[in-house]
Amino acid sequence: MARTQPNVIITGTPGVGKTTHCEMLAERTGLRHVAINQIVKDKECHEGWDEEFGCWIVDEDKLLDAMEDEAKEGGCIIDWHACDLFPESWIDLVVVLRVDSTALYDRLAARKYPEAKMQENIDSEIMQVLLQEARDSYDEEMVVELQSNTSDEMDSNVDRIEQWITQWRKDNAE
Ligand code: DAT
Repeated sequence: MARTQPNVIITGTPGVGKTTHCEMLAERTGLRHVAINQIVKDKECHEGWDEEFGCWIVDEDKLLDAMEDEAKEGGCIIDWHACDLFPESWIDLVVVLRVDSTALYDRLAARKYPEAKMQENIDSEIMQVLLQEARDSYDEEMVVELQSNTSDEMDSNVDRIEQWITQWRKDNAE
């Protein structure tokens, strides 16, 4: 059955602004903010806690099972620092948020990230790891790169994604 609401991934390095964008979009569009970290934790889609990286070791098969019904229904704004797991057929748009190193440094420092973890994330942002992952995993027309350094940029990103969702709904109306 075809979806009547789109599924959008908002991805990027930790601190780039995924949660903030997803919350604003959910409020404006009525779509659901699906925070994958929370699902991994609540539905135990993991093989334990990684002490070194301070994150769950994700069991990808379990996570896909946990997400399948929701994804098929549509209307998910998926918030995760990865994107290559989901089948292309589930997804309509992939937004990769980007940020300058200095702004990212300040945001991660405010979160009191340990120095090594902070450096790893800043390197990953400079190396465009998530942008490359998105481009490798999805059709190039589905992937959009947006800057997230300032609140003005955030507002214009949210406007733009909201317009995209409105258009998708028109194009896919029964
Ligand atoms: P993420 O979910 O990607 O880890 P977040 O939404 O929690 O990121 O944002 C981290 C912090 O940075 C938070 O205090 C809000 C702020 N922030 C995010 N995007 C921003 C932007 N475009 N302009 C200014 N501040 C931003």
